[in-house]
Amino acid sequence: MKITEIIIRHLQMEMKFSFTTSFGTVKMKNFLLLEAKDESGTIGWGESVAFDSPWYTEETMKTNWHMLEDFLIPLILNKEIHHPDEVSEIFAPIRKNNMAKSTIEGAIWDIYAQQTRQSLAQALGGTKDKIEVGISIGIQNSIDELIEVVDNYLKEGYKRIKVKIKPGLDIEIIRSLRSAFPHIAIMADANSAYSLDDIDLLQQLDEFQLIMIEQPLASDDIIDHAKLQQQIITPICLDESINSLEDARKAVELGSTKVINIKIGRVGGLTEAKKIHDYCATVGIPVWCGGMLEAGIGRAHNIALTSLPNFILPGDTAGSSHYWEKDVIEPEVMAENGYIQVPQTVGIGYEVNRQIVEAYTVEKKIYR
Ligand code: OSB
Ligand code: MG
Repeated sequence: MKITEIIIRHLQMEMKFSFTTSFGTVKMKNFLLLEAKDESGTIGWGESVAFDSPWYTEETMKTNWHMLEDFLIPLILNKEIHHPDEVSEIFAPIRKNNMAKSTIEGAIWDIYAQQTRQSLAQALGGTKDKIEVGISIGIQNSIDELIEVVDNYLKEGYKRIKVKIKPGLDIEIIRSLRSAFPHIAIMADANSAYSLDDIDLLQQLDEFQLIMIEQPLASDDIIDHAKLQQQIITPICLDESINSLEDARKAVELGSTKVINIKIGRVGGLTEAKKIHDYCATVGIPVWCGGMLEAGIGRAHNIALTSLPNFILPGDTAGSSHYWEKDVIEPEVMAENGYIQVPQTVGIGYEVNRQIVEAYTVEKKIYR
């Protein structure tokens, strides 16, 4: 295929809830959608998971647009591409900026799947026809509110509950949650809010049988996480620290992580995500698919990836209606009893609703 036209849109979508982590709050989601067309007219879609401020990683919606416009799109337009795995090689001269790279790569995987008459899941080597998902709950105003929110999600059928913690909002929250729900799978995500000075506190969490603690220490660390893992029972799961297969290998070899959260955007695309998945399968490290409060296109890519066999643990890809009044795809992503069906139709398996996309678009630019 040859990509002959790319459209970038800035979308603004209001979420149904404010999502608060140890570093920031998201309510109005600003993000980029990328539409790529090849010489035969096939269209593929990609979604940038960068937020409008750099609290999760250094990338933002605007840095993504800059990287796409000035560096990545010029490398892709009119170049003959035989397989989406070539995209990461084409982008190799550009350092980092993984979310920007992933935005184009995702659209090219979508086109490739359509042209080879496969679902995106099949094209990636997926084997599951349904995936198990959990829910990620931001910091709430009070413990009572949190317990009520968790109770509602359990009633909706979600079976794994992830809660955000930060210093001062940790032990008591987890203790109350565990006593309210003695038998459910609970995990905590710190988004790198602690340091090795907090070892005593992190050890106290051991008594609550969390299935894992996600990214307790610095966002670029793998050394201190290895030290911490030697002193706590709760398995550590790295999120922010893993940006490539090489990062995953080093973290696993050091003993810094027992589980890996794979986010397509954070690692630079589906090709790298699949490599991390495959490596983890060979060394016995279970993986799960993280979430970035995606709209439908990003969500569809996450579902396809999660259909690979070593996505053993439930991910954060909840149904569309959890986040949005009206998502940009049809049908919307439906989670039933904690499961999402993997679409079997060609490409991402959902139709993009152009009317809705236009309604949420605040700016758009065409590149040829
Ligand atoms: O750390 O996993 C995270 C959302 C935004 C930024 C970072 C994270 C999250 C989540 C996933 O916890 C939320 C979701 O997509 O439902
Ligand atoms: Mg996380």
